[in-house]
Amino acid sequence: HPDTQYLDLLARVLRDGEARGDRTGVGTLGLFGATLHFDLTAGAPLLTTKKVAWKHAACELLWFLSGSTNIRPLLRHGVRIWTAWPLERYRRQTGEAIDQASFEQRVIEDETFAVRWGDLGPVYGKQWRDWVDADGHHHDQIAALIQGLRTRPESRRHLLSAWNVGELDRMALPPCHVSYQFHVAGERLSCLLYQRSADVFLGLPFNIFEAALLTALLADQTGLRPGELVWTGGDVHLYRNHVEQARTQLQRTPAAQPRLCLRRTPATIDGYTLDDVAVTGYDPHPAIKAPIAV
Ligand code: DHF
Ligand code: TMP
Repeated sequence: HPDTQYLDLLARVLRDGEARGDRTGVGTLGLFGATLHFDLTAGAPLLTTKKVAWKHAACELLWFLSGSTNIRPLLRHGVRIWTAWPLERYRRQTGEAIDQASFEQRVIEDETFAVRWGDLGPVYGKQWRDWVDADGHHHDQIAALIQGLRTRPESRRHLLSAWNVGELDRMALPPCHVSYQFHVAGERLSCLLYQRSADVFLGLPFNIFEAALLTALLADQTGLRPGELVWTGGDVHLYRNHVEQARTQLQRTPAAQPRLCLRRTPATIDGYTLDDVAVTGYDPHPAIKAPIAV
């Protein structure tokens, strides 16, 4: 069960995690190197021991696939998970003490403002769909991935990488989910995600679900079916101000595993909308709020 694996990791971080300072100043309990395996044929790797906003996660994944790096499309869907970073930059550079809701409202209503202040730099969407190399050539990694899965399923080169070294300093955050490798065995498509840095309580539940969704979309486009998701984390940490929330979650008993399915197979990977993503049988414990470290 996905929750069991996740809760084991959470418990391990709580028990054995080393107390460390970090970039955000919040402080974490952390360990280095962890791997989780999720059988995608058994259902969606979506936690039931707290309610995960899976529609928001799906929206973020489709936003990556759209190639966008601006928070405006997310905000139009009511997804506020990336606002903190552009907001901080706006406050820093203008000295204006604007609140989050007003900032988000301006990004939604004023396109010029959104272009100027809502962009995160060349993050995932840019690198996935339009990586520009030293010679100025543009690379659509997603299109190449689909082409490769269709024509050379046995290849060991089905990779998607966001770690564009030359552009890291222009990104609001360097990529956390750095690379995805895909593997075809028979009719099954498996995915190995390498995540250099994982906020176990807030980021990880999203990352796992989104990797499963990406695998489902790629499988759908290539006539395959999802197999396994292997998740590997580098610096795996629990922020100090998430400790109580983690203890609460650890006391809960997992519920039945939900299922992920796609309602429609569009002609290309660019055709999916949020309405095409369905999760059934999801009856989770209540959400647990936690502050995000910026
Ligand atoms: N910074 C940090 N410190 N941790 C992160 O996990 C993180 N993730 C980022 C960007 N920067 C980050 C992008 N992904 C949430 C989830 C994922 C995410 C960012 C934020 C989040 O706030 N989740 C809440 C609310 C979800 C919602 O209702 O939309 C949660 O309870 O899951
Ligand atoms: P860092 O760049 O200093 O590692 O900080 C990034 C933080 O964001 C870290 O706590 C990991 C977390 N994170 C995730 O866990 N998942 C994500 O998808 C993203 C973007 C960030």
